[in-house]
Amino acid sequence: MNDKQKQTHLSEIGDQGYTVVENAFDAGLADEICQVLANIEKSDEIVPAENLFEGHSTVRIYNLLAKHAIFQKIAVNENVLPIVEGVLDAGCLISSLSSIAIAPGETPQPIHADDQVIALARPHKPLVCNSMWALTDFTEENGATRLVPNSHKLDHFPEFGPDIHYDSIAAEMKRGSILIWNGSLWHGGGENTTQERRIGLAMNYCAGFIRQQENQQLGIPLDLVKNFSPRLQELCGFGTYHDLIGHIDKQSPAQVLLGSGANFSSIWDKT
Ligand SMILES: O=C(O)CCC(=O)C(=O)O
Repeated sequence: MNDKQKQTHLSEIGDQGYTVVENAFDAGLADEICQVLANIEKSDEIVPAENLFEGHSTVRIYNLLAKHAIFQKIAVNENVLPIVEGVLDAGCLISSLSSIAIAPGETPQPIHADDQVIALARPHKPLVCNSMWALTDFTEENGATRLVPNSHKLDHFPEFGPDIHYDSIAAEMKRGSILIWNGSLWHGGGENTTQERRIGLAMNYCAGFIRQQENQQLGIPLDLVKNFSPRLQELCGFGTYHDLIGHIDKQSPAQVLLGSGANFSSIWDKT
């Protein structure tokens, strides 16, 4: 992605709260990931959570970085990460990486904002920036993510409930496209009236100064993290934000937990 394309995506996120990067990854990778997910679902006997938020016919697989090496390249994708860094900043973190397979018969997920649990006056600076990778085509009929454009600018979040309706549009996209949104945007998974699953990867990021939704330092075995690229280790929270937030006795988590990152020096040491 060149700088002009990146700026266009950033201004769409600023204006309407979301953008779609088309042809961001190829069909071969989509197929490979779907196969990996199907294997995990079977071996780990994963079934729908059966609640209003996660759905009654939706299979979600969490903590994917711990489950297969293929996900390591998702988090650092060159068509997504630069946009996320533009929305948050380069100190951003992986908040969670999970799959969401909406099965036939699923009803609409209630509209919500991903930063809704954070009790700050709205609108505020972006704290969360999330993406949805279309591993299958996303259509209005099969449950494409529903969006309420411009809602990231509102001073309140949506009321959450099964019978609450907000006007929304379906983020229809071809397999290989990626939807990226400001975590304040109102949205939700759509209903699936087809006979096929809608499969997406929810690759979610947050600002480096707030807590990750899924605890990456506890969730991923350290022996695995040791083999991650330095950038992926940072994104998982093994670095510090602005050489300060997240330090342990003036050492970085990478030094303490991985025995690496020895050149860390705190912001205070630079004064
Ligand atoms: O599956 C989708 O399209 C959206 C899911 C979602 O918004 C969520 O679980 O927070």
